[in-house]
Amino acid sequence: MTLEQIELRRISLPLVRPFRTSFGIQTERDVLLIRATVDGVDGWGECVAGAVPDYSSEFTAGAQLVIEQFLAPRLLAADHVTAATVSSTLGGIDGHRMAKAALELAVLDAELRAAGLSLSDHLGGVRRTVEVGVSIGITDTIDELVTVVRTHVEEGYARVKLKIEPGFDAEPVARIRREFGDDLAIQVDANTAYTLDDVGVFETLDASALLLIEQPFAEDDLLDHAELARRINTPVCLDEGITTRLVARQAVELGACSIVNIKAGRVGGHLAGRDIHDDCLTAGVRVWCGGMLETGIGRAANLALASLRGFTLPGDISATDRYWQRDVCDPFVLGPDSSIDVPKGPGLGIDVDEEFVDAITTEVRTISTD
Ligand code: OSB
Ligand code: MG
Repeated sequence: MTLEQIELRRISLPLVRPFRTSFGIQTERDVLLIRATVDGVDGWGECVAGAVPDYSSEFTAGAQLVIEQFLAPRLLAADHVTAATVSSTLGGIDGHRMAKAALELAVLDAELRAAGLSLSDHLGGVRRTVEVGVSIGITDTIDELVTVVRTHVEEGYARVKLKIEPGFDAEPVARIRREFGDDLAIQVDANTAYTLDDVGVFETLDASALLLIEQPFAEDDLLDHAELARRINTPVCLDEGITTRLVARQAVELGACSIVNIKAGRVGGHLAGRDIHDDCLTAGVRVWCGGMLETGIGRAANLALASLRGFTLPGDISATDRYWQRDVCDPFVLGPDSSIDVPKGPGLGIDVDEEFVDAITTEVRTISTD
């Protein structure tokens, strides 16, 4: 197959409400989209990097630069490009997994559209609907958090993820447990804001019957996560720390986590995400699909990934109206039992609204073979 053209497109999309985490606050997304043309068929990819390198070292403008200068030229120079060979073709460039993942997804979408096969079927999905939850940012007051959680519970979400940070942790979480009772599934995400000195906070959180605690310590701190996991009852889950298939294996073997958050962008693509899923399934480790405030393009791909057998915990894949007033494709809506339908059509199974995408585009660059 021949990769003919790569389009890089920056879009700007305001969030319906600000999203605050221990690392910062986001009020809008500056997203890099990729359109790849393979044998005359277009496919879309989305880069999950944020505008600021705070969650990870990658960021939108940096991803654009590395694609323009290094990744796109290598891919366009390759004789034969398929989604399965994108990661090895780009193997000579170190890191930049979110940038690589966006390119791989665009090629994958084009390839599967041409073949008439859905991404879920291609990956080996076994579910038509996926259980999802909603990730809730840090609020100014605990009362405000109660209000936001109530809104989402009334919308039909059966699982919430509460962002925590030092000073906003055991107390708000205990309050949400008290207000909503034992039926609500609750998990927390610290986004690396703590150290092992804070073990008391996590011992207290044991009383709130959480599904899991996500990434309490630094990204590369496997040993302290393993120590925490020995000291508390709540399962420890890694997000930022899971950067590659190898690290995922090491984290599991060291006991640094008993649950893995799989984010395709963070690990270099949906194919790498599937491989980590396969390893975890073999090892008996539960996985779930994380989110990065994606547009409908990334969300469609995440729903396909989450349709694999091992994704037994609800994903951070919420309905469109939790993120955007208007999305770049038809909205994803929350269905019965806190679920969202997996797209069935070829490729990502969505129709990108090109008119709307044009209207929110801040920059376009096209790179072709010539
Ligand atoms: O840590 O899971 C995270 C969003 C941006 C960066 C990091 C994280 C998140 C979320 C949002 O929690 C999940 C979603 O997309 O709904
Ligand atoms: Mg997280």
